[in-house]
Amino acid sequence: MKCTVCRGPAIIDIRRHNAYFCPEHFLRLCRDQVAKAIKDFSMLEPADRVLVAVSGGKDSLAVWDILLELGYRADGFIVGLGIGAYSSSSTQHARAYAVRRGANLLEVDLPTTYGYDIPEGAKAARRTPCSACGLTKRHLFDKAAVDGGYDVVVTGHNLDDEAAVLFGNVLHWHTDYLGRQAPVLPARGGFPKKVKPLVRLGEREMAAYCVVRGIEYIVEECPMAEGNRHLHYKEALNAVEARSPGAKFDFYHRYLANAAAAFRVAEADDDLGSCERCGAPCSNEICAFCRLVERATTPQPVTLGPRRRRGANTTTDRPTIEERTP
Ligand code: Q46
Ligand code: ZN
Ligand code: ZN
Repeated sequence: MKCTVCRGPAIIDIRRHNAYFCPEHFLRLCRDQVAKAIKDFSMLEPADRVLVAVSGGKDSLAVWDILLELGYRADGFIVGLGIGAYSSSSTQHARAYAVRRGANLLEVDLPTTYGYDIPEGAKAARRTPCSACGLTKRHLFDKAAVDGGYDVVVTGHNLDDEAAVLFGNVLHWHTDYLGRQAPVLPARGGFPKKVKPLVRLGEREMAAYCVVRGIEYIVEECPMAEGNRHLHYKEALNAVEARSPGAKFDFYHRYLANAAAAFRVAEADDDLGSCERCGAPCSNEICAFCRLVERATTPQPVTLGPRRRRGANTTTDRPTIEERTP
C-alpha cells in the first residue's frame, strides 16, 4: 500500500477518494478538507476568536488541533456533565491536550455550578438524558461564547454525524428540522454563530488523525447514548457506503447543494426577549435552560411500589403513593 501522493508507505486508504496516504499526506488531506469547508461555507475569518466545544472525544480534539494548525485563535470549552467516570475521563483528556498544546481550555462543572448532573437532572426534569444534555450544552456554549467575546462556536460534528441526522430527518420527513440542518448557523438574536468544519471528514478519518498526531481521546461512548436513533442510522449508512464508497458524502453534500434551500425557513428572531433569570435570548419569560435547572434541582416525588392491601385484587389494585422527598 503506497501513498498516492509520494509513493511512500501508506497508513490509511480512503475509498471515497480512491487513494492511500502516508502520515504526512493524510494530515495534509485533513487540514485541506477543513480549510475547504471553512472557505466554501464562509465559516471563519482569519481574525475570528473561536471557541471550540470540546467533549474529550476524537472529533472535537481533532478539529481544535486542525484549527490551531491552520493558524486560528481557538480556545476550547468543556462542560463537566457529571456522567460518572465518562465525564471525568472526558475532562482529563481535554485538559491533557490543552496542556500539551499550550492551548486555553475553559471549563464549567455542571454539578458544582448549577447543582445537578445529567443522569439525575434529566430524571427529575422528566427528559431523556440526551435531551437534557443537549439543552444544557447548547446554553452553556452560547453563554461562554457571548461572555468571552468569541466570534464563533465550533463543534466537532463530522460527515457521519451530519449524514445520519439528515438520513433520520429524510426518513421521517421532518421538514422543519431539515430546514435548520446546515454546516453554518449564523449569529442571530443574541445567539453566536455556530459552524461545523468537519463536514467533509468522517469518523474513521478523525480517529486516524488523532492517532497520527498522538492525541489521546476518550474512546468509550457516553453510557447514556444507548438507544440513540442516530447510531442505527450510522450503521445503515455504513452498510451503503461499504458497497458504494462516496455515497455518504454525496448524500449529505448534494443535499446541501441541491435541496437544502427548499426547506430553509426564515427564523423569526426579531422579537426575542431575554430570560428574566439569566438574560439569555428567549421568547418566553424564563428560558428553557433555567426551567430545566429549576426542575432538575427541585426535590421530586417518589413513587413507591405497589402495596398489597389485605383482600385486594393484586392484578388490578396497584396503588401508588406520591410524596415529596426532603
Ligand atoms: S454526552 Fe450528552 Fe451525548 Fe451522553 S447524554 Fe447524550 S448528548 S450521549 S453527545
Ligand atoms: Zn505521502
Ligand atoms: Zn435563563
